[in-house]
Amino acid sequence: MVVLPKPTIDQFTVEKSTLFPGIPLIDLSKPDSKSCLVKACEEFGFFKIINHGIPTEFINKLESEAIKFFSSPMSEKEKAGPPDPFGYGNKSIGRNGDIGWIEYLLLTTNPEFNYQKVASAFGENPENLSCAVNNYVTAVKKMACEILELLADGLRIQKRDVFSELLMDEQSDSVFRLNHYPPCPELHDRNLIGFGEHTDPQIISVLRSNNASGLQISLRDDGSWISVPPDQDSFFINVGDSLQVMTNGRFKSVRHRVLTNSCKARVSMIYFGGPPLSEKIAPLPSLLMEGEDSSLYKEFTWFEYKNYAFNSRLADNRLCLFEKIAAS
Ligand code: GA4
Repeated sequence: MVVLPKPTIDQFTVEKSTLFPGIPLIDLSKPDSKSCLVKACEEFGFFKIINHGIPTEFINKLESEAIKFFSSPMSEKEKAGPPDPFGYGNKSIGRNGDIGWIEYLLLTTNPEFNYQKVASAFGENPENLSCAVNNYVTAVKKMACEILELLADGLRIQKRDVFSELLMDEQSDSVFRLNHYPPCPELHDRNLIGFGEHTDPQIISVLRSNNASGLQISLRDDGSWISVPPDQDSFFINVGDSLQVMTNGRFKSVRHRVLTNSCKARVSMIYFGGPPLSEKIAPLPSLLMEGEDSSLYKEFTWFEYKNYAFNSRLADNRLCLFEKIAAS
């Protein structure tokens, strides 16, 4: 059981809101899903996937390993911290003072790297967690690639693996995150910020959580927040900043945040599919208008963007530095 000090800061809380039922729903088993996928990425940058084909045992095994880890004594968990950026973190997010009502484990998806630092915190059988992460990540990455290929098709891009090859690359710089948001029963009419608002820097993020509510997305037009009804049997997909750039702004990287639940702990697992560090990120020529430079973004490498992102605050708009119009 995690014991965190009582919250004292008022800005750290927000009013409760109602759940929004209109999240785009994509059935991956239906052959016509690509046009719905494109529409969801254009309008929301966010959607829910059903009939995903990820074996339930991979999900359940990883969730139970995660709960086991988060339930262990703080002194044990701290052996895997502080995050640099990988490892165990508690309340502190990133390098610049962002805090949330959360504890987490941040890992690279490179199996050799992960467990050297964190293994000592996993008790007698560290390979149980590493094996659960590897099985889960392999399956979820395959689904992410399938979605990216449907999206490329839906955009009529000839090379349908133009996005997915970046995740499949041996050098792909992808990240995996396990989050635990302890319940916060003292606050009845308000919620605490579990993970503050932000967009994900990578290409695509695949999120699965237990049935505790908390995730919210922001709609572009009016900046209001929509509460996403949780569904432990489905996956939620976010468009990341890099995919927004590669589609020249046609797909939107969605601003999202997580509020804590007053009665139930939320446990989530997120795969962030990123490109190799040396990859040049720029709008795809086939999505630009012929004969004129309609590109909205300057080209950058994932290394440059990631460096910039990891030195920024959570809520910052990171893409504006690379926007052509804003800079001129
Ligand atoms: C948001 C998406 C992923 O969780 C993450 C986060 C990272 C971190 O937790 O260290 C960042 C955040 C995320 C974006 C801005 C920087 C870096 C915290 C932060 C303040 C792992 C990622 O890739 O970017």
